[in-house]
This record gives sequence, structure tokens and C-alpha cells, in this order.
Amino acid sequence: MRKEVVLITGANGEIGHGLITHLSALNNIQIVALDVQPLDDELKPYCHRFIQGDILDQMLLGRLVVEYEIRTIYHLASILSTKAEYNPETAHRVNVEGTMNLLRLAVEQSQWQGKSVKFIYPSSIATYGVSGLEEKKRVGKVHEDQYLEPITMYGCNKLYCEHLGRYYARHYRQLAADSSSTTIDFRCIRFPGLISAFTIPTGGTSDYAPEMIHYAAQNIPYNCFVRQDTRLPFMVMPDAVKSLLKLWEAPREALTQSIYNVTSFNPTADEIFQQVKKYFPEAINNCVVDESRQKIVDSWPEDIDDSAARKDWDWKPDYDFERGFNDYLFPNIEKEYNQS
Ligand code: AKB
Repeated sequence: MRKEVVLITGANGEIGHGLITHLSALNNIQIVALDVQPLDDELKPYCHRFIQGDILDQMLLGRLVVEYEIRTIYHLASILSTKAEYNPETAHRVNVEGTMNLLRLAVEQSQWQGKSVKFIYPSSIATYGVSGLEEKKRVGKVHEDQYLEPITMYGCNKLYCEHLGRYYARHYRQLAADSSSTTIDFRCIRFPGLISAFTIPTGGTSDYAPEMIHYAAQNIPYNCFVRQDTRLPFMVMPDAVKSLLKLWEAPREALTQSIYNVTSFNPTADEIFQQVKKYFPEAINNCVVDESRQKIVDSWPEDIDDSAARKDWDWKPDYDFERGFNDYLFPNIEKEYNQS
């Protein structure tokens, strides 16, 4: 009898850290964690098994199909927007081919099991592309189906993988005689910038927000790479994890779309710094604008409309700007650095 498990790729990343601890607290969940990097020691007790390996390694994925009955896949592994621009072809391979491999694995699993396999996919505000600051200010909040002309490789990859998920879920091998024997239940969340108290992201372009807070907590002056009036939507990690779990649990019949925006607050870089100053009065924030990265954030909307998620699966963040900083980020970050 094969073991029923939840597979998490990119397990050692920012979202993986939050998700693994919450998911493992639920009844009867056995986690198989996959990452190219070693898994942090503190996460190991929460996982049934950790495999260090690459989502591009078809042999490795093939072995997983044989060994486990995978009921859900959280496919978190990806190369983020800034890093992807340094090597767009590698990013395409990891972000797109890697996702294809996991979608195929989900199809094979559903064939073996004769049951639908849930595929939870985190996408991003990087799928949007407004033409510049003027349009960004004019359009305000964007819906899931608007302004989908990303200017980054990462954004293009995420947008295409959303389509792939929809294709594998509804149209895969649509001309084959047995086409209905496979079912993937593809569910996708478009995240804003995420801020965790416990990890600092690497390779993203919304990283200025978490970096500003973590640097202040360590008493290190920060050189912010975007203008102080730059506005983006953000969310703290507990809400990101909450949204992933809520979408996973939602009854299929309640879902009217495959892709959902979720968001929480949308301060400017300066508003973030003013908040940081209240808790860390010595904090220093120099504005050293990197025009190329600025252009990327200027192409992302200043807010996103998450009313569909609120209506279909009762989504609501627990943390607004004040609570997110005062009750979650500041106390936890301070504890984290005082311990080390
Ligand atoms: C990035 O900056 O690339 C990510 C994202 C917005 O998806 N944080």
C-alpha cells in the first residue's frame, strides 16, 4: 500500500517554511518535501521525508510516482523576478519546464489513483504589466483578467504556467479516447509581495520591503533600490499560508475561476519606512534607486482586486498594515535577531 502524501516543491523557500509547519499540524497529513537546497533543520521534524533534488530531474519525479500516492501538490519552487532577469533561459527552464514536469506527475498520479489530484500553484502580481507610472496610478486596483502583459521573464513564466494548469485540468489530451480519465484540480493564487518575519527573500523585486525591515532590526543601514513613493500590494506570510490552505480546502463547486488574486495592504516604500521607524527609531533608509528594478515595480499594479476570492472561498486577511507590522513582524523579527 503506497503512502498518501502531500508533495511540496521549493520546500525550503519562504512560503515553504510557513506552509510546512501549518500543514503538518492538520490531521493525517504526511509531507514529502522537495528542494534543490538542503532543508532547514527546524523543518525536518514536520516532514515525513525530505528529498534534495531538482524538479527538472524526471527520474526523480518518476520514482515519486511509484513510491507515493500524492493527493495534493503545492508547487512552490521558482526563480523570482530579479534573479530571472540575469538568466532568463534558466528561469524559463525551472519555472516553466519544472511546472510542466509537476503537472505531468499530477496527471500520472490521478491515473494511478483514479481520483483527482489537487495542484496548488502560487502565481504573482508579476503576471500584470501596466505601461508605466501614469497608467499604474490611473488603473488602481486590477482584476484577474486585466493588464496581463508582464515585462519580466518571471511574470511571463507565471502567466503561462497559469494557462498550463488550466489546460492540464480541463483540456489535456482532449482528442484522446480516454481523455477524461485524468483529472487535475488546478487552483492558483496570485500573490502580492510577501513579507515574513523569519526569512528574507532572495531574487525578487518586491524584496525592498522585507529587506528594509530586517536590516532595521539588525541595525544595518538600508539602501532602498526603489523611489520612496513606490506603491505595491503586500501581505504578511501567515496570511499567505492561510490563503493557500483556504483555497486548498474550498469545495470545488464553490470555485468560479482557477486563478484568484489575494492581497492585504499596499503602502508606499516611505510608508513602510515610517512604520519601521516607529519600532526601530535608529533605522536608516537611503534611497539608491536602481532604475531597472524600478521599471519592473512600476509595471506592477499598485493594488489588486481580491473580491472573487472573498466571495468564492471566504478569503479575508487577518493582518492589515498596522497589525501585520505591530503584532506579527516587529515582535517576531526582534526575537529572531536577539536570539542570534
Ligand atoms: C518577486 O519580487 O519576484 C516576487 C513576486 C512579486 O512574485 N516577490
